[in-house]
Amino acid sequence: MDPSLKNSDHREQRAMHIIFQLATVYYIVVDQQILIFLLLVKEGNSLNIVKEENKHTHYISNLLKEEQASLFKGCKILVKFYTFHHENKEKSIIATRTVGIPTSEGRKPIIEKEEPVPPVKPDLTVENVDLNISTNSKEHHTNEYSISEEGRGLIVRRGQIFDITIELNRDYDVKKDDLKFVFLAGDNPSPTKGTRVSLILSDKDTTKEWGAWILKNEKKRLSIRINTPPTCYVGIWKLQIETVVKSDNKTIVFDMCHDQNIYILFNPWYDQVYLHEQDLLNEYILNDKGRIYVGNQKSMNGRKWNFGQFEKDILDCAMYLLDSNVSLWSTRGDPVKMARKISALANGSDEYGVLEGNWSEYFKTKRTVCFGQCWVFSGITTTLCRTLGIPARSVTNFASAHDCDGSISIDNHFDVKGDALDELDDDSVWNFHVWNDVWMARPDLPKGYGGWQAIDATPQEASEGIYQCGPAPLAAIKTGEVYLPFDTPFVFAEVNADRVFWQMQETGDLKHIGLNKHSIGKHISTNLPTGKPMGNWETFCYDRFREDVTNQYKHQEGSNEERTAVMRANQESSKKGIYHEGKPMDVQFELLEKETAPYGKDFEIILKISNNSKEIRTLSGSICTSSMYYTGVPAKRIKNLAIDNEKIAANKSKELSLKVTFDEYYSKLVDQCHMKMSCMCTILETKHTYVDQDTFRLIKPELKIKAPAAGKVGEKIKAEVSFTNPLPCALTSSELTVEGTGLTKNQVIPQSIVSSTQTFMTTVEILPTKAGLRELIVSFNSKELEMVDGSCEIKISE
Ligand SMILES: *[C@@H]1O[C@H](CO)[C@@H](O)[C@H](O)[C@H]1NC(C)=O
Ligand SMILES: *[C@@H]1O[C@H](CO)[C@@H](O)[C@H](O)[C@H]1NC(C)=O
Ligand SMILES: *[C@@H]1O[C@H](CO)[C@@H](O)[C@H](O)[C@H]1NC(C)=O
Ligand SMILES: *[C@@H]1O[C@H](CO)[C@@H](O)[C@H](O)[C@H]1NC(C)=O
Ligand SMILES: *[C@@H]1O[C@H](CO)[C@@H](O)[C@H](O)[C@H]1NC(C)=O
Ligand SMILES: *[C@@H]1O[C@H](CO)[C@@H](O)[C@H](O)[C@H]1NC(C)=O
Ligand SMILES: CC(=O)N[C@H]1CO[C@H](CO)[C@@H](O)[C@@H]1O
Repeated sequence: MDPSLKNSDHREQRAMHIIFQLATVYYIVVDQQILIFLLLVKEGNSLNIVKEENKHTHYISNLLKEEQASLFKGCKILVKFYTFHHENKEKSIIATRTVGIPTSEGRKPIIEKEEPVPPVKPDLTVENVDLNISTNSKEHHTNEYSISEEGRGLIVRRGQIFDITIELNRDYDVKKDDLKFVFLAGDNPSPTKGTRVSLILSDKDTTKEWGAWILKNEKKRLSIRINTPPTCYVGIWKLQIETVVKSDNKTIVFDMCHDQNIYILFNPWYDQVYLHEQDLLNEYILNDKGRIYVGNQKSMNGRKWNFGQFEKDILDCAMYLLDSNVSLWSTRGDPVKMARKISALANGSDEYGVLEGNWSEYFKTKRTVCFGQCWVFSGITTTLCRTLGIPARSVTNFASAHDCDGSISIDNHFDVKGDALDELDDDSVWNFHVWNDVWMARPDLPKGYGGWQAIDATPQEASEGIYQCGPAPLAAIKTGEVYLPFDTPFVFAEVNADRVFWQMQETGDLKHIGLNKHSIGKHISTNLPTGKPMGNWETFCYDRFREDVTNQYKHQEGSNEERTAVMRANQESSKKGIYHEGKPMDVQFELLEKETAPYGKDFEIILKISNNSKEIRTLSGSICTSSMYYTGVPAKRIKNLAIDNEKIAANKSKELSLKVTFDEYYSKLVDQCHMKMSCMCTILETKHTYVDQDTFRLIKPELKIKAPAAGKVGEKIKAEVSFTNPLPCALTSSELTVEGTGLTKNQVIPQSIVSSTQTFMTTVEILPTKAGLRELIVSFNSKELEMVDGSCEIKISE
């Protein structure tokens, strides 16, 4: 057992640790001179067990024989602990416990409530403890948690003092009396694990350490100031107050466990996750709303998201996750290890299911967001981090590479005719991928790598045998120092891999036919912190709230620094030497969407060819388009256009066009209308090959919401929602989901059929329950058209 107990406080002349199992009592004796008597009593049936210990013992004894154990099985038993003094032969009771002996073997021990000790009454007792939740939580920026609002527990941030008030039955005498504050965490609190901390009242402030001192002694009422260290374990702590009675020959300890939880969180105002600017703290810790960017690099879409980190049960739920998955308490003190753990929690396990069950009120319904997609994982991760006090943001990377083979390059394959060989592409480029940045110092690394760290909760590639990713310092990703932990090469490839094109020859060999250095990692986006200047009104609405953080991940595309970073990272990669440059081509190509097409209309893909040479050029190849999942995985081939000996005169340009009608693509769409286009063509005269691939998305209509700008708690508000069906067909099995923290419970309202090109319009009713600037989020879904979303803000007053 615990060796440090030997040296623990001399006044602890008592059994410190009592755990029952079927026939065994474990207990720890701390002082040399005492005896332990155990009395097991069961409804008149009494079994007196006396055990004498006169050494430092951490003893495990078999006290009940088999038949005795069965006699007491399933019963409540009273156990009394006495000290015995040899000199005066006096016996005094020091503790009483009621325990249940479990009915089945191997069960956890049960320790039930402590009984008052009748024979010796302490003359100093704690009558009341007030954790002064409302004042402390304001100081600790935790007053918005529902736990604080409802006064259910005290939430404090580590490394920062808090004051509590205790009331005693009589005046407190500093000379004679002694109070001790014991903080306990976890199932089996232990001083060596750092989960049992005893504080003797002192009159000194002890910064950076656990400490308790008297702030004010107003006779029967004491104001106590408590300090926690900035390295304190994050979790739920219990406070136990011990009164120590000193008489001539005896020291007796009485303890009183306060029933309210004390939640100790990370402290971005002070500890390793320290963040310097109030605006940033307001966003990355205190903002419970935000946007998560989805879509395509050419049509980004900021989906409103309720993180809800202060809502009912969220913090308890996060603590529950830690209790069941972070067994090592020391991990709880270190934000780097915690961030890595958090990134692992999502892996297909039930944990996020637990969260989903508890949190679904604050999240979009399953219908609007298929659970298990990256933005959901990222949203939950932001919630988890913010609720625990780690500054966090959801970050979206468009054209995000998923490098499966550690090559830091993305390989695309074509056949000799120029058709894309999707089935050979192991690496994929997701239209977008969402992960998280968390803010912290990195004392485990050389200087200069603190600040934002990328963690990715979406299970993709195993790292050290489990699905976890990060924290990878953005500073290291930017410079290509991919040897710095954790998982930096993977994140580097996501934002900065080069695309390498290969052609499968008729012989089966692969020929390197091209390289695109600038197609991966575009418009890395996050929610703009409030208080920062917004984009101007002329830009798209989504862009006004978008902060582009691409420059935090990489240097300007094509700059020397950026190329150096790629080269540096490439030295670590498994595939080297694809960077030899050939003779420049004398024909220029550009592959693009003719214009951003709305869903429901036809679209057109154009290949622009300009001949810069003085001779005629002849081209052969193919343009193709297919639908794809947002992960970049191709879904269905939609249409091809063969380029067959196309001649371009000297000094001339030409456009080739692939037109696709609604009927041609409608049945082949998946997910959110993501499309892929690719082209490969060879110039007959020079044998040069042009190859490119890109993605785009058909645009869905937005849901317009007309609602009053202000409202009152308890007064109904009506909001009008509308959009026009863009499809040449009717929308069936339609429903509307309405949600908004503090505004309404989640509502799912079935709707009737919306015919082609008809404008859908309806009114929804909400009943605000909380004051503040609230956000109403409405989403229309049908069999034919999903995720037509809209939102608006409403200011609610009391
Ligand atoms: C703390 O609680 C005590 C007891 O309820 C109360 O009298 C005191 O005013 C509170 N202190 C503060 C600062 O709120
Ligand atoms: C305390 O112990 C001393 C001997 O060590 C004894 O003379 C005295 O009577 C004891 N006092 C009480 C209150 O028991
Ligand atoms: C989390 O804890 C649960 C329950 O103890 C366990 O089944 C699960 O495997 C753990 N998950 C991880 C990722 O450690
Ligand atoms: C919610 O979380 C608690 C732990 O705080 C857990 O015991 C419970 O099963 C969860 N509820 C659901 C519906 O998952
Ligand atoms: C992670 O998920 C994968 C796929 O569901 C599973 O094979 C693997 O065992 C999981 N790993 C851990 C550590 O939970
Ligand atoms: C191409 O055009 C440029 C001016 O646009 C002209 O000077 C040049 O002579 C032309 N070359 C040929 C081969 O037509
Ligand atoms: C070098 C050169 O003149 N290239 C020309 C090829 O054709 C296109 C279209 O006519 C011109 O724009 C280029 O200048």
